[in-house]
Amino acid sequence: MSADDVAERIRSMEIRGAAEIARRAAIALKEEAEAYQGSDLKELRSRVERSRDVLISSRPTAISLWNGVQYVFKGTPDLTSADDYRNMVVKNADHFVKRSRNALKTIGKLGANRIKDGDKVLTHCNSKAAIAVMAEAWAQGKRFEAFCTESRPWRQGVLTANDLAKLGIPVTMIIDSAVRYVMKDMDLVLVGADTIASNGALINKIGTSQVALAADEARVPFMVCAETFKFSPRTIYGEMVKIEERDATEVVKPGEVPPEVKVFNPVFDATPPEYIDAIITEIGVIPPYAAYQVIVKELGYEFMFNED
Ligand code: RI2
Repeated sequence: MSADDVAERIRSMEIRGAAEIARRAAIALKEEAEAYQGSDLKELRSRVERSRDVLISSRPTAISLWNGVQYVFKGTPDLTSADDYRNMVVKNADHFVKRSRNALKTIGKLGANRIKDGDKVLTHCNSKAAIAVMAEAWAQGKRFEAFCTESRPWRQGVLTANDLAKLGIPVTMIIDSAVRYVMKDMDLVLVGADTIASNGALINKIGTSQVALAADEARVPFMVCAETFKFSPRTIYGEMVKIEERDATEVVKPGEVPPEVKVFNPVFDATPPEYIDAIITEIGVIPPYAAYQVIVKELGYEFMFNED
């Protein structure tokens, strides 16, 4: 699939999930590099870099996409032949995909330690990382119940309910506005991440911050399941995370309300670090305040000071 196709599918939400969009973008860049069989390095660079820009702009909020794309270009600026450049892009893309899949498995194992028999675990939207934790705990023989929100307007809770049911985990779906009502009965909240800022704030699907507030009020631990490539080097520059807004038609059907009614459809929100008990990453379960160290250590200066 061409990078343009992948970008369009990310934009239309056919490809979704912060980690998945990053993996698909890395693969698209690899295929773009492989598709050019010539020996003109300048031409190859310009093709791959054009694809990079198209992919990055397809989902502005998820830093995983930006980090994944940056990873593919590691070590390429100094290369002097098209063959070396192509090989490096392919190697980096494969490595990124492998590393991100391995990270998911490790997050599953570490996070499973936080689930006990008899627990009620609430999740929001559709996070493969949060599901990996529940899947691993269930595979270890722990018996617990899952609750998942509908996650309007795209209703990704339906995907989550299906994913969990397929694993045999008892699951109850609730509408988003029922979160506070059920929270007193929950033992744990697990959510995914689109971006984690340098101060530990979580950017995730709209409604996540309300779930966190309700968890805080009911003294229910709120944990984030996130690969280290969900942490944002760009926030170290002081850059704010751009919250994507999507079309009104995702909220109301045409003609349902008169044209003078404005519809506001933000896709993500920010949960401050004080509402987050822990972030479960592939390098350990960490406090949100360790976000700065994760960015510097795991993503490195080459990311932080790359002007692209
Ligand atoms: P994983 C999703 O965004 C949700 O916000 C989810 O919590 C987050 O990505 C992380 O998902 P969208 O792309 O990477 O569906 O854990 O808008 O799968």
